[in-house]
Amino acid sequence: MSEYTATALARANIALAKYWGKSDVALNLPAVPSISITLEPMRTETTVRFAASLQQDALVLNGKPADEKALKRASKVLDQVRAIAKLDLKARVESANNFPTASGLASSASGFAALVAASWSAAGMARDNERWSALSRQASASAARSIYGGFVELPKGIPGDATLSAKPIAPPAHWDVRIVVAVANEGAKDVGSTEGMTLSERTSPYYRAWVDCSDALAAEVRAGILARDLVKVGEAMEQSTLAMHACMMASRPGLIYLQPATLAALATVKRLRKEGVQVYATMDAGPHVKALCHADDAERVAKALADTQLVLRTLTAHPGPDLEIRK
Ligand code: 2P0
Repeated sequence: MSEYTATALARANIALAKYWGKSDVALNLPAVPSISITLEPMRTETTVRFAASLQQDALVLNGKPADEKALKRASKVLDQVRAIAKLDLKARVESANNFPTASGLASSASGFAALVAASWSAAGMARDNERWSALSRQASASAARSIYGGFVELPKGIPGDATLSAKPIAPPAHWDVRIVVAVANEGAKDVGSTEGMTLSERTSPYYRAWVDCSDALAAEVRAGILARDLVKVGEAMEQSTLAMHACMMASRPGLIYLQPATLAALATVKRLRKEGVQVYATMDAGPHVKALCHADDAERVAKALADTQLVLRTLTAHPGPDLEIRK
């Protein structure tokens, strides 16, 4: 047979304890531990077909041929899988997200997790979450966390450890929380994560302080998840977020991802808390605010954020399952 195919379905994730900084750039190992929630229904579905008839790798993203840079990054993943499977065939990759790319949810996490799992399965190898997570992590560290459902931790990496993978902390049914995404106005193109974190490490006087506080914050988030303690998780998540942004901002040149809409949404979250709602906010390398709350409060939180000036719209997600394979 000269044709092999498989489809993978992965979900995006949002970090509660944030990742910013690398301990080993070549192996793409994080300098800090991160903890996330895998988000349903924010999905990427990716089909990989290896075929003798193909002259070169091809990548179609959301129905359109991908640019050279994206294709190169995908080919690098395919090369690793081909080497492990001892397979010498080019691949056609078709990948689509069901959430809008401008929604403020990173598609690289679900995208690389789905690519690793689909190409691995298409090459005829059996499911291996740990190796999938390690391979995904090399492509984009946040992708390591999208292999697993529920609540997931990616430990910090010891330089040289090529095997580092994420570990599940608790399954999705463990805790019925919601993430409400407040989509902020999209400004000029931000500095990408890889470039940004390298810049922070080199130039931010707060980088060391950020790395130094990350273990304790991740431990608090982990303990809070296990105890289903939203106040504990929320407070640690907000400090992790703001410490990361302080480190980003103090880089040279400064990385300012927050916009007026971000601050307006943060004020709404604070007001809701004053009104007695348990709700906490986090932001990534972009202007959007993601609010964590109990399922029962999600509607009220979404309405308050949607009614906030400069917020374009909201999306609501809940803890989702492990990555799925469809042969
Ligand atoms: C996170 N971010 O923990 C944090 C918060 C951005 C801010 O994971 O360089 O795109 O490809 O490993 O995975 C973004 O990191 O970075 C990220 P690379 P990636 O979700």
